[in-house]
Amino acid sequence: MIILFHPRATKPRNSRLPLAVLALAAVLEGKVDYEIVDGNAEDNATQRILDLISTHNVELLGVSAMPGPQMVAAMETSREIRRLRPEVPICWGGYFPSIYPDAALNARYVDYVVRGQGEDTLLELLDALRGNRELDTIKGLLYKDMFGLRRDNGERPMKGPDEFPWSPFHRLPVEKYLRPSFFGKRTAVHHASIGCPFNCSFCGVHAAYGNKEKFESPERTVAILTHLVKNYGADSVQFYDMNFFLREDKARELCDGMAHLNLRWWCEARVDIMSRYSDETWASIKRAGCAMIFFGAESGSDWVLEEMQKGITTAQTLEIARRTRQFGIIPEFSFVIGNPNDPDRDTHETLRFIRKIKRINPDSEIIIQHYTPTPQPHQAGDGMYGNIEVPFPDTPAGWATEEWMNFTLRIDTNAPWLKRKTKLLIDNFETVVASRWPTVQDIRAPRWSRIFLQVLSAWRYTLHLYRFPFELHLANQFIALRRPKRESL
Ligand code: B12
Repeated sequence: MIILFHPRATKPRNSRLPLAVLALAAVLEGKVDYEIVDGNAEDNATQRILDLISTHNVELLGVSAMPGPQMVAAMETSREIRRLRPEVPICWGGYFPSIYPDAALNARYVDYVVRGQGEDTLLELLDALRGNRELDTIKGLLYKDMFGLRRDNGERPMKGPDEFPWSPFHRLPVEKYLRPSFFGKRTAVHHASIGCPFNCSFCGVHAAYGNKEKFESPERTVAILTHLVKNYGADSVQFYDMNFFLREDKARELCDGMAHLNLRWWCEARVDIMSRYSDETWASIKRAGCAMIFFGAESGSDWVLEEMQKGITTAQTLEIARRTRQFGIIPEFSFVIGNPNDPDRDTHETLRFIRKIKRINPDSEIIIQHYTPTPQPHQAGDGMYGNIEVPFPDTPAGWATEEWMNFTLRIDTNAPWLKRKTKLLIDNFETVVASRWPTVQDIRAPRWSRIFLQVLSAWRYTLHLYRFPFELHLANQFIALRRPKRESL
């Protein structure tokens, strides 16, 4: 048996279908005996794994790990399994080992690391464990050889989603994962593409997948959504793709195909691409049920956007603010403020820019994060960002410390270039904006709490007075409104 373990990444009430292990399960289904253990759904995932090991012949424990708390949960369980059942080989895959492969491989409880897309690599690894092929023939795999030396078999070329079978949804209690959200009573998730062709210097997708994006065919996306609607009652969906709309003709085809499903949905897109779409395409996106689109606006300074290799302009972002208003779609603009080369100027220009967006489209949801470098493929793991050295930890335990957890979660990047004063300004501004326009996405917050925060913060926003927002911190603690940060949905 193979165990596919998805460690806890979020509170159980916010858990979503574990897409990574479902994608792996799809290629095992009908061929290999396997079990999915989802830490988001289990009270004690480690015990469940130990029970499976006691009752089955477990050939491999496959662990999926995203940077952040999920990696910590992966580390704790893997350690415990290694201590109690050292005979079970452990393989890590997912964004953490893909971006920081050496840190993962340095752990005593990790035998194999899979970088990037995992389906074929996992199948080939199983073959090798069964003695049918050599480990050094498996692309995308890193491992320690019999002398304990690091082996890296190089990148595996990526395949498109259509080249793999559908997720075996029946292997999970899907109903339990369809939770209420701003978009509906039973919100599903789907990933209709893999990778991203852009090269933004702060993003982990490029580091993990290279610079290609491959799309599922619109027919298959519609068929999967229809399955989720008909069999599990989904009424809304979040598309987790980096660029849900990359080509206008495909966007039209997909939207026309899914309109009859009456889903309300959320997706991510780029401002440069969508600012060029025709009114007819925008109307068809709206007709198909699109309620909100996440855009990485990143900065209010064109020189910073250039340095980030983002490939968009501030004028395009303003155009999106206008067009989303015209078509009644809520834009979610995300900013990563505090660029290393001139963080003060970047911060001031971006805060002014956010105010401008709010004037054009007050419904815009604003997400503010601190600029956080991610090692890029040519420098993966070596801790350099341009000329600035970032001393990235070289073990999972190092990444699990409070300092690096704050870095990963963008709570405090501790960046040497960001003065405390500038960091405080960013944080205070975020508090004022989030209070002046409480997110619509917290469906649990009562109406009075929103009005209270709006009234309390209005004078600060009007007068540009962001310093010492004690009363807002207090009110926010009391009300505990969730910030519209996509990743903690
Ligand atoms: C969905 C998602 C989440 C969800 C997770 C939902 C869930 N089901 O648990 C939530 C909302 C919880 C989340 C939270 C966070 N996320 Co997130 N998230 C994503 C997102 C949008 C999609 C991931 C996904 O499902 N992909 C689809 C699957 C099929 O692909 P995959 O995960 O890569 O899996 C494949 C391979 O990696 C591999 N693989 C994966 N696991 C394994 C295991 C084995 C054994 C093997 C062999 C292979 C293997 O095979 C799979 C199939 O090919 C990505 C961005 C993106 N579009 O990819 C960001 C992303 C992964 N998140 C990211 C971040 C930063 C976070 C947060 C730290 C953000 C924050 N500030 O809070 C938190 C931390 C989470 C935590 N608790 O640890 C970053 C990670 C990179 C980085 N810079 O560190 C990403 C890349 C976003 C970005 N653009 O930077 N996230």
